[in-house]
Amino acid sequence: MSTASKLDRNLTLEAVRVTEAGAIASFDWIGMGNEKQADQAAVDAMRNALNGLAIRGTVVIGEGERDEAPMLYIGEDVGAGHKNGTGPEVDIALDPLEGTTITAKAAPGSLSVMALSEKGMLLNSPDVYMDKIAVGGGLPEGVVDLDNPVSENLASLADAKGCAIADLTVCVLDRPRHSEIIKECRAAGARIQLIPDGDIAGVIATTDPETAVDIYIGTGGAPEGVLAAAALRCVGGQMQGRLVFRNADEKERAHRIGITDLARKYSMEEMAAGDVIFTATGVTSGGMLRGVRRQHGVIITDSVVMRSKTGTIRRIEGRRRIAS
Ligand code: VTB
Repeated sequence: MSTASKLDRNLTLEAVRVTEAGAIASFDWIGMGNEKQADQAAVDAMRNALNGLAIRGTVVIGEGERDEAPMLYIGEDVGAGHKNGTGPEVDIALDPLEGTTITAKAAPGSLSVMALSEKGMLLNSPDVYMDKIAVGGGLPEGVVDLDNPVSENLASLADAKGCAIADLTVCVLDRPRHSEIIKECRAAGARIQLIPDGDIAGVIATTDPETAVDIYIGTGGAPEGVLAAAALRCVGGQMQGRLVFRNADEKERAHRIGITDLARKYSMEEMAAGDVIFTATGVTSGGMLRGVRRQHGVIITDSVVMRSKTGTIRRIEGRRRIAS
């Protein structure tokens, strides 16, 4: 799909400022036991930074619906371009602090995350759960499928990778709801890497041979699912997701944003289409990125920014002098 993109490539670098701002603002709340404040700090800073970009942006995945989130709510217009009608129209999915609990506990692996796309290209998902399966790049299309039994997926993946199931590591969120998946994986002989939170990083880990994670399976947040799909579109990999509704209210939320087929299985491309930019900045250090740190009057951030159109992945270290 190499049609002309409406996203200027310079936007890739501009976008990093937004997650850098979110991460830096969260820094003061690392280890302070206050998830809400940590999240709020990231939200405020990210919104400010977004409003400095020359875009006409709309939040499609954010902090919640308008009545529950005063800032970065779904449908909120952000970007300096709205004032004078300039700049590309973009849709924005963000998670100012992916891993609020991780941050509050100063545990590893929290991130500030955002994806940008051309208008209408990101799945407008309600804040419900999503069943997800993901693998990295270079594998035959359809090597795993959300609807196949776990053992079948593992056998197929092992076959495609030319290894034994015993050589596979499955990344799973550490939740009681995953006890069956964990049991099935171990029964098939695979290892499990349990993560406390942060399944965007869990999905991305499947794409990085350094992590030893081969596949991500399980149910996590749907917004995080769309963000992970955006990342995988850039870095290469396969992912499928299906929304999970626990009650009538959640179904109603889906209907309100135009989702009619509640049982639909989404491919990665259906969750994040067209030209997509994905950026993440580490808040606390993890396998993917180092966290924010302060050294001798300088605040240092580590970010990654990627673009699907070109498949470019950049690692960016930011150093900012702290005003004294
Ligand atoms: C996951 C995880 C997130 O939500 O999506 C999870 O990646 C799913 O919800 O970091 P539960 O915590 O209810 O299982 C987070 O933990 C928080 O957004």
